[in-house]
Amino acid sequence: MSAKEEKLLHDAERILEENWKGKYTIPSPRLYPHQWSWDSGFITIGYSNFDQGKAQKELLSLFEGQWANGMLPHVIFRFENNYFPNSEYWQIEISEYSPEAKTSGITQPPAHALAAYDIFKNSGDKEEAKAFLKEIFPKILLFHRYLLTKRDPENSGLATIYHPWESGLDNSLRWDEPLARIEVKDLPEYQRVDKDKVHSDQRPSDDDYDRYVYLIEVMKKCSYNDEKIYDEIPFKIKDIVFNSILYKANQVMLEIADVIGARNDEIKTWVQATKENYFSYFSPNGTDETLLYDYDLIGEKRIVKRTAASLISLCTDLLSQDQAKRIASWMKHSHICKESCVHEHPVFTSISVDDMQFNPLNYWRGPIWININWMLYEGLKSYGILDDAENLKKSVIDLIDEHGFYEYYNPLSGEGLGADNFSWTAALLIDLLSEEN
Ligand code: 9WN
Repeated sequence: MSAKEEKLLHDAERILEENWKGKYTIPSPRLYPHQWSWDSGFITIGYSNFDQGKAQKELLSLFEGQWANGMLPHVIFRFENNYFPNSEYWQIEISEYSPEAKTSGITQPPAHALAAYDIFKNSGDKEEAKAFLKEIFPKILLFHRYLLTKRDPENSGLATIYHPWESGLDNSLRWDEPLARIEVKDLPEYQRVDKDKVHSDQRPSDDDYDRYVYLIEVMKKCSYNDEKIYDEIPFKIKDIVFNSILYKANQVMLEIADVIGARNDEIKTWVQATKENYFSYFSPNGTDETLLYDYDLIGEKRIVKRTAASLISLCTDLLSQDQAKRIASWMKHSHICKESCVHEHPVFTSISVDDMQFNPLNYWRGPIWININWMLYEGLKSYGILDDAENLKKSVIDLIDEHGFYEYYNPLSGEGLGADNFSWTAALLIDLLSEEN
């Protein structure tokens, strides 16, 4: 490891140390003062490379928020803090399934099995790691069962999301049309606090926030009952990123079941169902189409927007080699910053730079995110597109080295945006730097 990389590793570990709260890690001190679900997954992957104790605690503490029906909430509130929506606003006690912990009432992409298995793979004490897997496996299984039953009455092997926050890519262009359809009424008074901390150019619009709040109001009216929500909620999407991660997570669950000698028949049926339906939901013209898109259940159509979401299928083994290569070559000309690019090799943007709505500053509507690039790196490697994978890794390292540990980055200048000292940026950099060549 070069001196530069050693310093970066040290800085990344320091950020995680600063954001560590005894048994979990906050995404960033200023903007996100609680525990977030898929953040915890990525953060655990980082810890698994250098601190197994923290890695295990991070994941186990997250599941303290799990609901009795298996739902894993997207936020656990440990203490009151300046964040909207706070625990009081969610009113989860109206659900018969809510836990004692204070949580939100919606979920986030299921990256946790990947994190659990990384703990095992990176552990020097396999027996101890196996004991951890035995403890976490039934909890993750319960979550996946919730996603593939309550969130999939169609039996498609693909879970439905009810809220843009469930996608993790909150104000993605993909949600513009489904959100525009929503008629917002009887909105309670609420106060955004995010814009006091980060410039509003970099955050979702007030119109988006009204819709975010309205969707939660609908869920509350349904007492967070999935059957009722399915009938009432005006936003229901088979999200390609969420489901690519879920499919991968189920494959990893099969590996974990093997290690601990657990039953795997139910997981096998989920994997099979996803395989059978992935392309019929996500591909406009069958398996040959290069780009795949989310499916809008209410609009009854695919959401054809050129965003990084269409690249995330690379994280599954469902593409043909030819299709994977076409996606890789498409993203190299469409998802980079071209002449003004600050790096020799591309770091991929959250939407195509050719899109009329490309915005270099605004959140998921243009900027570079490290978790997306980390997933693309893993995907490129899995399809043997190794030169592109290596170039991507170098560029991610350079970007963080030059601009710091931010939540996202301006693709035209490299400038860090959103929250600083951002945990998953640090954790996933640690994962990249710890990889054996
Ligand atoms: C809402 C914590 C979370 C991430 C999401 C990211 C952002 C929250 C917000 O921050 O969402 O959940 O307030 O904008 O979009 O992916 O998990 O880092």
